[in-house]
Amino acid sequence: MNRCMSRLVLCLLWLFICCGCGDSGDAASGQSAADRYVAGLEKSTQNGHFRVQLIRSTPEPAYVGLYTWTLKVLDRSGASVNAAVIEAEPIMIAHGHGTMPQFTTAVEAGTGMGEYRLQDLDLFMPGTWTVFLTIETLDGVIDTVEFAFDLEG
Ligand SMILES: [Cu+2]
Repeated sequence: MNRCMSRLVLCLLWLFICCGCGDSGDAASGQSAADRYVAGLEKSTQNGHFRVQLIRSTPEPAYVGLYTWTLKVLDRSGASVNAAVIEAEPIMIAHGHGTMPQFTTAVEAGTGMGEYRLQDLDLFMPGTWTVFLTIETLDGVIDTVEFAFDLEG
């Protein structure tokens, strides 16, 4: 239905990245876009609304396959963010493709601690995967963050 649209978005994203920083995977610069995984790896979202912790990745990011991620979302003051809608979109930027299905919606863990689970992210190729997360709270605050891992690199 909206397959063409998602293709278009992927293409535009790819063009944007290519124009922005030249060849991807530029080893000479020593500047890798990939994160180094540790359990609890924390990032702030783009506009600073949330802190997102990758509590656990099963398996640890290293090989291709199906991944389950447990996330924890906190607000600026460090309070748990519950009942948010979180969507993940894994993309291989250098290759200009994503996964099937394109999006994975996180399921709230039900702990009341701002924990969510992403099930079966299909990171099916060696290389760098960037997982874009969009977080939307009940009261309509939206922000994004990304985690990137180089598999079998
Ligand atoms: Cu690929």
